[in-house]
Amino acid sequence: MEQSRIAHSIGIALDRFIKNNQEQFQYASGELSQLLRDIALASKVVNREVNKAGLIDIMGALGSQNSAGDQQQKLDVLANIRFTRALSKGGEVCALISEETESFVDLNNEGKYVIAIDPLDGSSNIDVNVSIGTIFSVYRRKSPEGTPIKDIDILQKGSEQVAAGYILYGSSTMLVYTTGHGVNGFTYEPSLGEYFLSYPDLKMPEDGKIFSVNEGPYNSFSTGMKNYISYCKEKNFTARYIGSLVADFHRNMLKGGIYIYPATNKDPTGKLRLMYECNSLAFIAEQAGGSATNGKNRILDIEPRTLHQRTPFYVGSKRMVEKAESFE
Ligand code: P6P
Repeated sequence: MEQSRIAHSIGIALDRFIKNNQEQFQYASGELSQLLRDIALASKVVNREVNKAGLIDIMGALGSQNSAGDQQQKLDVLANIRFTRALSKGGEVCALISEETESFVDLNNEGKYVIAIDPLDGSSNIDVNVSIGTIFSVYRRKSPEGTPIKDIDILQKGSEQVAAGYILYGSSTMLVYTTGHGVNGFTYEPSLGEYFLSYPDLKMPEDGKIFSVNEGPYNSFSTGMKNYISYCKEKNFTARYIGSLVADFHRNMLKGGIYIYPATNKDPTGKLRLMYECNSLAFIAEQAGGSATNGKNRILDIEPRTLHQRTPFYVGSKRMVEKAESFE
């Protein structure tokens, strides 16, 4: 579907945008449209809870750990409940992979889709009022409907995604998503309870001067990674690292830049998770003209072996990712 046929009138409501572009969705029988609406609905509820977190007792750690061993924050768990409930009630999703749950969740729906989601990424930033985000990927189930969910439904390569997106709970709340026909950004207007198109046909600058890396573990970086950081400093690039992936990714997509979370001694296979952080942002980055690799291979080509598999993550402006890889 060439971009020209996608209604790009800034200010159009998300619902209208989805309806106007229904035919661009594969299997355009409306389920994927409804799924996106279900995600948008859940994000509005989470947005309300994130915004009032300081006023009622939902701040801080819950005292439990998620599947990856991360300290669960109260809002993580609330967000996971909200998205799971919205997607279950929506009926379009048969199974859910979440950072917050050890194994996949069978939603016992006849739905055609499988969702991988990080309900609230960067949640350790909640208590200090730093932007946080939701990251999601949408796949079609592979096994016949009405049969038990199988690994082939759950462990799919990123290149199999039919849609992907994120919600950024920042100075304003934004929903950014792709269905494989470019990337569009919507800004939430809380007083109306609606998302409105604010960034039609988003494109990531081919090159940039912002590098986003936590240099704390510098001593355990590869020689190539250390040389690339030195290169960025010699070029007087700008270092910007918020410690919240969605916020760093979104800024770099708009301004041009690269985010790298490489292998370190603490995380020898990288810290970020393939299924519900990297695949989604890699799909969006490529659809916006950017690039996403593990330092060598395309993220979307990585065959997942486990639900919570981690990977080194290089994502952003195409030329910057190529340059970073050239130092390895
Ligand atoms: P570090 C948050 O926990 C997260 O998954 C990303 O949002 C963020 O970019 C990264 O980890 C921060 O990790 O080790 O720099 O604190």
